[in-house]
Amino acid sequence: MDTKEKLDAFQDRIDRGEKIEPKDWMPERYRQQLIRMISQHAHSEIVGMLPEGNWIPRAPSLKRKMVLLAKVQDEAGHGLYLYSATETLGARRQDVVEDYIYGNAKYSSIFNYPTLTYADICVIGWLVDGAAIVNQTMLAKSSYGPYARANLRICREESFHKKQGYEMLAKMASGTDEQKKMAQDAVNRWWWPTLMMFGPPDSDSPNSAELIKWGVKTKTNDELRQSYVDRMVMEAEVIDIKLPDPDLKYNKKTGHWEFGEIPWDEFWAVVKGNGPMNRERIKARKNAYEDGEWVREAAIAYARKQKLKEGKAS
Ligand code: FAQ
Repeated sequence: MDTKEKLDAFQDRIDRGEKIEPKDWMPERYRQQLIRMISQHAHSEIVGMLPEGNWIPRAPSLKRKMVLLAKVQDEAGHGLYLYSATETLGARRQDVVEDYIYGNAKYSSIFNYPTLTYADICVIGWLVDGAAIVNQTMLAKSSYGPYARANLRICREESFHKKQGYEMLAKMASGTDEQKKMAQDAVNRWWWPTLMMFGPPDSDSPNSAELIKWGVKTKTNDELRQSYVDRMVMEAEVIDIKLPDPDLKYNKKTGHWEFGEIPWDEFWAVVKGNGPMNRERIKARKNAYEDGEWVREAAIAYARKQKLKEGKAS
C-alpha cells in the first residue's frame, strides 16, 4: 500500500539526494515509470545496433571496421546492463523484450532512419552519441541506484563513440569535394532527428513533472535539447560543417543558441510506427529473437546441468 506516510518518507529521501536501491520501499508508480523508461532505453541500445551494423561489412578500412565493430558491441553491452536494471525492479526480461517485439513498447525515434552512406556512421557517432551523452549524463545522477550506475558506465563508453565519430567526420569534412558533400549531406539528414531524441517539448511531455519530482530526470527535455544545441553549434564550426537551420541565432542575453521549429509531426509519425525504417527494424529484431530461441534454450539447459553438478559435488 502506498500510504501517505510512506510516500512522504520516500519523497524526503529523494529530496535529501539519497539513492533508492532495489530492496528499498518505493511507490508502485515510481517502479512502473522506471521499468517503462529503462526498458525503452534498453530496446533503443539494441535496435541502435542495426543502422550501424549495416556498415560493418562495408567499412572503408580494417581500422574503421574494428572501431565500428567495437562500438556496435558496446551498444549490445549497454542494452544488457539496462535489461538487468529492469530486473532489479521485478520485471521479467522475457516480458520486457516481448512487449517490444510483439507489443507496442517504445524505443528511440532516431533508429528509424536509414544509414545511406558511410558518412552517416560518422554522424551517428558525433550527433546521436553526442545527444545520448547529454541525456545520460543527467540520468547518471538519477535517484534509482542501478540505473544511475548503468548510465555512468554507458556514458564513459559513449564518450569514446562520440570522439571517434567526430574525428571521422572532421577527416571527411576536410577531404575531397565529394567527401565534404557526403559529410554535409549526412548532417543535413540527421540534425533534426537528433533534436527529437530529447523527447517532445516540455509543454507536451506528460511524464517529465513526475520524473523530475522523483529525481529520475533532473532536467527537462527542452533544457537538455538546448544544452545539446549550444555544444553542437561550436563543434560544427570547428570542423567547418553547417547545421541545416537558417534560424540558428546566438542570443547574447541568454547565452544560448536559438533554433528553428522542430518538425514535431514527423516525430510523432515516427513514434507511432510510421518512420522510414520502423517496420524493417521491428522485423529484424523479431527474426533475431525467434532465430535465437535455441540459444536461449541451450543456455538454460546448460545452467540447469551446472547447478545439478554443483549440487552433487557439495
Ligand atoms: N523516441 O513524457 P515524455 C542511444 C515518448 S540511447 C520515441 O517526454 P519521458 C544510444 C515517451 O516514451 C537513446 N519515443 O517522456 C546509442 C512517452 O511515451 P510513453 C535512447 C519518445 O520519458 C547511440 C511520450 O513520448 N535513450 O542513443 C521519444 O519523460 C548510438 C511522451 O514523452 C533513452 O531512452 C523518442 N525520442 O522522456 C545507441 C534514455 N521521446 O512511454 C546506438 C532514457 C519521447 O509515455 C548508437 N529515456 N518519447 O508511451 C529518457 O531520457 C526519456 O524517457 C526521454 C523521454 C527523454 C526519451
